Amino acid sequence: MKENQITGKFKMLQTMRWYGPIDQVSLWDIRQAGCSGVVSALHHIPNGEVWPVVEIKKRRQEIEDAGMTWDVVESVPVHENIKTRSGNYKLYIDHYKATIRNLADCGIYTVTYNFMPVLDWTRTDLAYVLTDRSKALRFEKAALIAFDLYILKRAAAKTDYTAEEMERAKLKYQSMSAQELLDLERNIIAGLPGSEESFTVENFKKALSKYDGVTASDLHDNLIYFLQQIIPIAEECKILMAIHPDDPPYGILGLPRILSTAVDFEKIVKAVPSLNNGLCFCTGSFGVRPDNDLPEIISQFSDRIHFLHLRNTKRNEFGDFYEDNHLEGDVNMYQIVKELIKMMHLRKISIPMRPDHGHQMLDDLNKKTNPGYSAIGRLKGLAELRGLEMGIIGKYKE
Ligand code: DNO
Repeated sequence: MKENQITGKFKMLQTMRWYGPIDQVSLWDIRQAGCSGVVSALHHIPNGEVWPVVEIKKRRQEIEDAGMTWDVVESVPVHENIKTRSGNYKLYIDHYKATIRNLADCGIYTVTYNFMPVLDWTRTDLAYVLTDRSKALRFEKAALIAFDLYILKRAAAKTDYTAEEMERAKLKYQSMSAQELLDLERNIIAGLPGSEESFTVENFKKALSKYDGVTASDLHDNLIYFLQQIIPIAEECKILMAIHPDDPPYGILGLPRILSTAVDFEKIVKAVPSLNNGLCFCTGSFGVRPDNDLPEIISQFSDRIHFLHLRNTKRNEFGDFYEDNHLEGDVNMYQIVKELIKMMHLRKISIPMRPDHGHQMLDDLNKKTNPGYSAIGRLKGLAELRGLEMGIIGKYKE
């Protein structure tokens, strides 16, 4: 595309995630942060049940009463039986179809979901103190392995790690207090915001055992089966499905992973080529792996990126990472936003974006906040991203 074709007509639609009336961050806070749209889900409806039109309309009305639109559903969760293709999976697929039809009937057309087994996103530390004393989310591999070896005591764990990784995990474990160990356990299995499941060690073991013998290739096949059922309905009712990548983008606790790289997504697209089979482009998830070229992923899948999560991470050589300021860290946000602007102008659409997570900072340090989803840190991230986008568009127009 020629640079003089960038008019600025197509911009990222600014949104924030809202957990519904129980969220400590209000819709007016979100509006004041500069958002025109909201990302939300009906978290009170148990995973696997159909979302009734009346409930969808109620949520939509709450959002519209604050002068915004419900742009994206994040997430309609995929039941574990669908992921393992066992038990009542056919019924749950029928329910999923009914839910997306109901959403379309209410004028909501973008749906995010993930196909990560058992756990959604995973962190080991929810209050990692940065040098400016704000707090960030962090994933430390040695802590995860310590949980696996000494708390979960998973039988196959010892064969999954190198001797060096196990030694680091042992030192980590020995250095932790009883309270820190309890927090670690809770952080990993009690369910981070947005995760629809939460576990005790005992029922977590049971949930893991459902994946005994399920390989990454089986999980991929189960996703394809699910998409083959869902995408024709999505096409019919104009729903854009946007799968979220693995977070973190590598295997954990012996569970199979199938969407950590561009190669993984290409396989999914080849099997189900419809453009309704799209991606939630999450820079925080893909960006943790040095072998993921993020601007390249945008240009490779430019016609099927339906939703954007913009966030930065800083990794080290051990596979640990923490969530950095939105414009700092390993992800080159300038290049990414530049590619996204081109993508939107090529497709002649504006795509919803949310600043994915933010630091707990300023007055929020004195409040009980949802890890990653406090108001001020996200407001800062959104403001920086908005400024970056305006600066890039302005440069094109000079
Ligand atoms: C975490 C989120 C994820 C995401 C789901 C999508 O902050 O990015 O929980 O919503 O994986 O289904």
